[in-house]
Amino acid sequence: MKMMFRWFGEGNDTVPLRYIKQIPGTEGIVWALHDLPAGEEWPMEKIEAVRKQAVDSGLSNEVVESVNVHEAIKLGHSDRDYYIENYNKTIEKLASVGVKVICYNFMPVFDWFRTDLKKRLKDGSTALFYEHEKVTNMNVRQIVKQNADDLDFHMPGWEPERLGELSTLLDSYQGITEEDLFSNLHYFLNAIIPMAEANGVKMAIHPDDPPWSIFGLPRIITNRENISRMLKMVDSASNCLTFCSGSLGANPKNHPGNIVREFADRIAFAHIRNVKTEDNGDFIEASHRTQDGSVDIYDVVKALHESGYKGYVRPDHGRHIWDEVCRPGYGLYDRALGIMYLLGVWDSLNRIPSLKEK
Ligand code: DNO
Repeated sequence: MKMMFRWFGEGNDTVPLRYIKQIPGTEGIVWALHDLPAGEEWPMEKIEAVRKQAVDSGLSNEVVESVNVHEAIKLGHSDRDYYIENYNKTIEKLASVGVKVICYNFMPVFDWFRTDLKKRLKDGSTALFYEHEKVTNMNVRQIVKQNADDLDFHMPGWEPERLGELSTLLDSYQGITEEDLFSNLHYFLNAIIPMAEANGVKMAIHPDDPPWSIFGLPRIITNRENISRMLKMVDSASNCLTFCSGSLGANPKNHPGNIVREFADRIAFAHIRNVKTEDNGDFIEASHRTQDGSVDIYDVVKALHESGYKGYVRPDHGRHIWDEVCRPGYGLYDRALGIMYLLGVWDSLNRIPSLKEK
């Protein structure tokens, strides 16, 4: 497996590239042009600038996370072809600078969602927390309307100045079912996978986080059945999955290791992190170590190893430790510790003669 580290770009990340280079075993960055709104064609000069920064720091730029999908595509609106055309042009440009995997998601309106970005853990560190009851009782439309003019009000993935847009968007999803979303995803895949194939790129969809519907919005990349349906929809080596142990593992009904075993040949990228789940549906992000959470991270790494996985991996959200001031979930310290754990498991599996890396 190829170990990577997510980096949000110069001036937008607290971790400098030279620190990433110093994490043992780390080959490259996972990057994106975070200042561009979903749906825009990515300009070549900006793509080239990140390629140069990565290469100058001795890191590869082969994985992009994410090229976000415009809501018109998820909604199946009549202007979707315009945004799909932009998407395809971006795929082509990214391939031209050596990008091999593009991660994206198909979650309506919100990306990952948490109720607390700094929940204190017993050891004094803080981590991202999801309180199930709070989300169930949250009237998101009302909250958005109430806070429309408050520039200090934050929702994950939404800049305060776009709150007005959020309200309209939530309305436009009324009546959109899971089947509609599947059908809109199918349309999108039919339109982009040929471009990905022609350019040697793997499109790797990210599971929904959490893997269930929130605020009445449909969510479909939630379990093995739906992942299988998505992969079969367009049966191509370029139509892949970003396996995410923390997203899928938030639902105890999912078995992350077995999902790896079943879909290994279509996993192009893996996000590995642990979560501690509670019976009431709450979950908190934990250290990567198996014993610290509810996901058997050892089994996940073992499943990748068994399959002879040669794809990309990154540690996922970490806790905020040692007083680090950083983007929620994306500090240096705990993610670097995560890498050492993942590589420790991987290296020890390599030492077992019967399991030697294929
Ligand atoms: C959270 C990330 C997600 C992921 C997107 C992929 O930290 O794992 O935001 O980048 O869902 O499109």
